[in-house]
Amino acid sequence: GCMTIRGFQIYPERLYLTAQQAILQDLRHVIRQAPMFSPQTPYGKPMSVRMTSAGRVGWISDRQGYRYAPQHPDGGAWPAIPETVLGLWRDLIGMDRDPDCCLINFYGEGARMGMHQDRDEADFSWPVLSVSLGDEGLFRIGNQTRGGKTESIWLRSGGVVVMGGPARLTYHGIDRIRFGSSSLLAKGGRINVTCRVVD
Ligand code: MD3
Ligand code: FE
Repeated sequence: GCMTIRGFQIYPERLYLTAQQAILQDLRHVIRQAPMFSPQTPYGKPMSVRMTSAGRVGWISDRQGYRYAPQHPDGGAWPAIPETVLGLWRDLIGMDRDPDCCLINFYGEGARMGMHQDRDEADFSWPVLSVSLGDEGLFRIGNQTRGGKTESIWLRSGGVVVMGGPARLTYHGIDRIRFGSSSLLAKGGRINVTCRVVD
């Protein structure tokens, strides 16, 4: 089933355990080639979420600002986006284009992501696809401008969200995770994978 909250299409239990495990296996391969790093905000503060990417470009942040870059901060090319992830994009997005970037966020105990808009991409008419794996995360959905009333929903392992249309520019964030709530990741934590068309 699918539900819509403020234009976000939420599939709370889209992926069976075997599909979650297959994606996780592929992500481990990506992370071996492109290790997770802790991005610095442009203000010099480290983000609590660790990240890496697959695809033609990856999302990075440092003192120079936020941007998509053709190489990992260590200097290597990003690995290809796994077929398991591309398959989900093709099933759910149904448009004749594959994503340029698959951003992988890792939330350890205590990690969070403040409310923000995703606006580093050139064309907001392309939707963003998100896949949650591991521990539950409290996803907060705001408005097209900062502030105002918000709604929150727990994203659980195997849940998928599609942000398209006007929802593409909605403020959102992850307030907290329930560390240890899932057994998918042996050491705990939450992984979120987002696929984006960048330019
Ligand atoms: C709404 N990630 O990577 S996923 C992000 O769980 C990000 O790691 C969160 O926000 C996470 O930018 C939330 C849901 C999500 C992802 C991208 C969006 C919501 C979005 C882009 C536009 C609008
Ligand atoms: Fe975001």
